[in-house]
Amino acid sequence: MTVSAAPQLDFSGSILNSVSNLDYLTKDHLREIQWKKFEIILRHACENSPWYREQMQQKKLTSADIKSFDDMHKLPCITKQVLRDTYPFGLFAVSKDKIIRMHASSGTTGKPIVVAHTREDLAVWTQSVVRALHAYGVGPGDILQNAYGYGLFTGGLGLHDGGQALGVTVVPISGGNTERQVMLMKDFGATVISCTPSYFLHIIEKAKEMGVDLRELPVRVGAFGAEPWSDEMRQRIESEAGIKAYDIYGLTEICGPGVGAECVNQNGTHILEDHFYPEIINPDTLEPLPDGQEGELVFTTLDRFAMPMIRYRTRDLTCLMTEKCPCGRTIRRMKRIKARSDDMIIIRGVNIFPGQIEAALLSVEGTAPHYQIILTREFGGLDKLEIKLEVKPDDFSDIIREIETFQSKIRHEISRITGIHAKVTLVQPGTIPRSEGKAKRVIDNRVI
Ligand code: DLL
Repeated sequence: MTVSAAPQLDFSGSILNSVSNLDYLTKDHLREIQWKKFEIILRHACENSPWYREQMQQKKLTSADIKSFDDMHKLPCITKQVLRDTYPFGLFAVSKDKIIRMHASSGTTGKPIVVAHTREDLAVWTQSVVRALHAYGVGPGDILQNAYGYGLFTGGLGLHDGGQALGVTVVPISGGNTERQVMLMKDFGATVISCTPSYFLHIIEKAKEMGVDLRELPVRVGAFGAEPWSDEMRQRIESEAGIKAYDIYGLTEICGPGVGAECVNQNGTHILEDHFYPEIINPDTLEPLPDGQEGELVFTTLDRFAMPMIRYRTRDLTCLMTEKCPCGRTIRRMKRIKARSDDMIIIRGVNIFPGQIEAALLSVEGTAPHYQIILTREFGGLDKLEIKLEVKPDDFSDIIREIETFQSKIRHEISRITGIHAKVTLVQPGTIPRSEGKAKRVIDNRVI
């Protein structure tokens, strides 16, 4: 098998023939492919990205010093902060005319982080989603109702491109308008649904209200991800909708959905290791950890050229599983992501940082810096975000007189900065518990 830096996809419908064998390579063959790609990408990054060049110079390293994957730990890690600092185009490693798409996701401030793709990068991503859908037993003849949001978020276009490349009929409905979701699922006979698991719970509820029993519809597979979800939630979804609910994992910085996906055994998420080289590190010491031990997941994109990510710290906590999967795939699995090592919270699939909410609150005259972010999700419901907030004692009586205007100003600021609608509750000065150490700003009461 020849190894090219970026796979050439055949969009004629036979794409699977050329890529599905990548899931079943021997360990040595996989390593060989990974290493050949890595040598190319590291050289590319060092030659074309001023940021990587500077990092290597600081560490007195050249790409020739990295002789095998055992030397990976010598390379610096890249973090979300670097993407913020270099906003918007500072990490591009190709000329702008080679970039055919950009995506973005939230940063801690009002500015998002930006990720760019060349045509070949998109082909890698598309291929990953093809392999994910195939692992769920999806193929030509299936109808995929894609209810991930389209736009800068990678969920919509990621599943869209992968579904089409696989030869599936894609219904690009995007998120929202839940009644219409139920109606089209029924009328078009969707066999596959893709959205966040929490949104699917909402669809289940809406279907019940509309007198539609999802168990009687042709829908049989769900591709759920973009936020943590539990096996309990899986069971609930599967029994109430009569489908098989599979995990799909990914992040904007690495490409989007499709970095990993479950197979029909539903026991761990297979990582597409020939594109995304995983490591687990101790988030405090940055030391590499062996398979089986939980730590922070770090990825190196082996064949993405617009913005190579070499040792990107995902902040997601998991471990690599050691046992062979009964499905026969040799690409390794990771345990499903349940937690992060930073304070990012994911609300209805949207990533936000408490700092963004704080910035929104404090930009409104009269607010006091004492607040709590309360998250709730009842089974079957969408995530709800409530902000409990104190106002300045001196302004209290004025604000109470115009409470509606004040609350709506705050709601507007939160929505402007995070894109999320929040309920704002004003409380008496002095009633939010004061902390003696780290303030506990986020109270996550969601049942997942
Ligand atoms: O959420 C990409 C995606 C879209 C994945 C659709 C799956 C389906 P971001 O918005 O950049 O990208 O958020 C990435 O979301 O670091 C995890 O913390 C979390 N996440 C993504 N998938 C899963 C999952 C998309 N299956 C961040 N389980 C990641 C748990 C997930 N957490």
